[in-house]
Amino acid sequence: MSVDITHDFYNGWYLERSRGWALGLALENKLFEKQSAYQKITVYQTQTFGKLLLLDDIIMVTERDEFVYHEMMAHVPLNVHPNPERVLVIGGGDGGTIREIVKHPAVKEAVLVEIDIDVINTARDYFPSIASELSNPKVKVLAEDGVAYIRNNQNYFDVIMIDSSDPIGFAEGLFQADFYQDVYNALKPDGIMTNQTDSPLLSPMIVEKTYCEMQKVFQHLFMYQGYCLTYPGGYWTFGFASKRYHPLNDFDPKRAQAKGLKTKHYNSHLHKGAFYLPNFALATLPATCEQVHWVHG
Ligand code: SPD
Repeated sequence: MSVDITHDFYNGWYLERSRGWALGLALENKLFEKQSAYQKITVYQTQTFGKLLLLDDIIMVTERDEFVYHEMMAHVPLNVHPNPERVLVIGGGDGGTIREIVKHPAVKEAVLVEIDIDVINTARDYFPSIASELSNPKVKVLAEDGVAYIRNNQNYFDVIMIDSSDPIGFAEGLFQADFYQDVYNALKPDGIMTNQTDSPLLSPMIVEKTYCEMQKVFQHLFMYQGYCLTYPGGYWTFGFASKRYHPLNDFDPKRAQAKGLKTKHYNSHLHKGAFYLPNFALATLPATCEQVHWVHG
């Protein structure tokens, strides 16, 4: 199921090439590079997208567009769950998802489990606007293997977010049923998981396989959409896997608005619209997924 991604530099441009398609960012200069125990970490100053974080030469975040992805991953489940007190992020060492989570008043404990301490340190040093809440007293930052961590914390979390890199190398396990079963066990009886599920436009087979793995475990499974200019294809999706709650029937816009969340992308209309998918995205879902489009006609 692994994704094939390569990269190139051309006349001051960084090019990420995958699936017969390339994404380019004009660079100014390299700010940092380190080979960690897990991967190569590189930070560039770009000409128009702020700072850029690459892991093994694959784009993870840019300062300019990261908010769309992080807001969609975090606010959708946190506005469906009626009382999300304990939240876990697996991966997400840049801190963007945590920054959004702590905006929710109900959250008492937000745990970040990122396997690579060097990613966390790089984010703190070079991406202060993204890592801004990593020192919040509600946040516990652990540089550990997320898979082992959830096995030791059963029936504990209200919401778990899998803010992973692509299914390549050590992250591949985060797209498999065994891992989703561990997530399921770590959730309370009304828990919700969200995860990043790639591009149905560029990687339909990866998306299909990921949802097949998730539906082996979760009773209620939905795809929702967002975008990220700096991920392959731009059009991006997330999984919403739940033990009990429905992403729209259990979403109360008034309750969400009462929180007064300050967001640049997410709002109640986008929350609802995100679950109505184009046909090519629906086509990647296993027949048993409870997609809203099918439920509401
Ligand atoms: N193709 C890159 C997909 C990476 C998704 N996760 C990025 C982590 C941002 N917090």
